[in-house]
Amino acid sequence: MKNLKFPISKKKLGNRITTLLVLSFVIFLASCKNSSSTSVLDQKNDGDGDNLPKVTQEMVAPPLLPKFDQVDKDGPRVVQVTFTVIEKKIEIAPGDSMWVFTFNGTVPGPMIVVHQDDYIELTLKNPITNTQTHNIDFHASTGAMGGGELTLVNPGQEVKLRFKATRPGVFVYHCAPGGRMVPIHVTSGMNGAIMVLPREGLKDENGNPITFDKAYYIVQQDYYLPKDKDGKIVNIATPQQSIEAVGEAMKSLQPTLLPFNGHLGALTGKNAMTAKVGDKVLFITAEANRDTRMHLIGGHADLYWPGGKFNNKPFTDFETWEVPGGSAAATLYKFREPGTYAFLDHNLIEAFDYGAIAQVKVEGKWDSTYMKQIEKPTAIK
Ligand SMILES: [Cu+2]
Repeated sequence: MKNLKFPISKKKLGNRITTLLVLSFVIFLASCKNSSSTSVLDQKNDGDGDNLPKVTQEMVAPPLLPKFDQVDKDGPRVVQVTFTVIEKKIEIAPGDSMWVFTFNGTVPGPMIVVHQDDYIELTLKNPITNTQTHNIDFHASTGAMGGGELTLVNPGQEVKLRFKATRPGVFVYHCAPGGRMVPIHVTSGMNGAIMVLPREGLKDENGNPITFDKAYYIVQQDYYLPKDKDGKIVNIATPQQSIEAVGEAMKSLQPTLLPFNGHLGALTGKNAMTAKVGDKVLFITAEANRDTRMHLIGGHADLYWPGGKFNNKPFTDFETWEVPGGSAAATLYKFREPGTYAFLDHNLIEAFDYGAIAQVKVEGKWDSTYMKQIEKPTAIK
């Protein structure tokens, strides 16, 4: 029989078949990945958390976060937390005090940290010593006014609510007892944030896993208060009188003070946040009622998740980031230089005249590859 002559050699044909097989395998893998990516529109739940293991999360005062794993090891759980409403008078600036409504006694309230698909089981207590009806609206939850309809408690009552954290990100929560009481309670300090981490942890702009060394939680609070003829904040005797006064003052849309974490000096001087050169610090910033803009002087947001939502690819290299009222943002920065950094609202009038300023004290060795002073100040030559 006559030998058939192939147009290409058997070796080349073999190489081409191998290439085709590899390509097919890559396409197959890519299609598998696509088919397993579920749209946010197609989320499905099973069960209501009744059969999941329960853990208690101890709340801590801001700017700190409770203990948590960045990458989940154990699967979905019910995370039990307790908030006790405390109505109290605090000093918001030297010599100036106001009645604030708080979750667990701090402005903002404590941060809750869970992973996506965990349930949060909140016990909300409103002691008989309080004067007002309170509740909580979790922006991280789904339905029933964010839980507000199901958590309304009068003084002397407590209530328990369980909801699923279906969406990863940082989210605001706040009291929302109805009508004008909503902005009055929110601007009297009754707000905070929750962080829902992806179960596998955070990812950088290239989709690679990242961890952080520290996390801080900074909330700007817009306060509205009457002032006397000398420009001093009026001292108010009772929570009810405070509600009336705040309700009137807030109509101006002109805040009296805009401190971070409840009062002037909450995050400066001896209360400053701390880090070391080389630390990657996650900053969660929020404002429950009013737009603001955060800035770290001398640093950046290496990574910035607008609206604080971790399912989106983070932006890089931001100098200032927005926090629309009623939301939170997340940024991650690796400190390269030591020093005392100002962390502020970059409406600089709000920072320096209204108190929207914090500090981060960073220890370590100066790196002159980033910056150095070539000549000290001298008389002009
Ligand atoms: Cu309230």
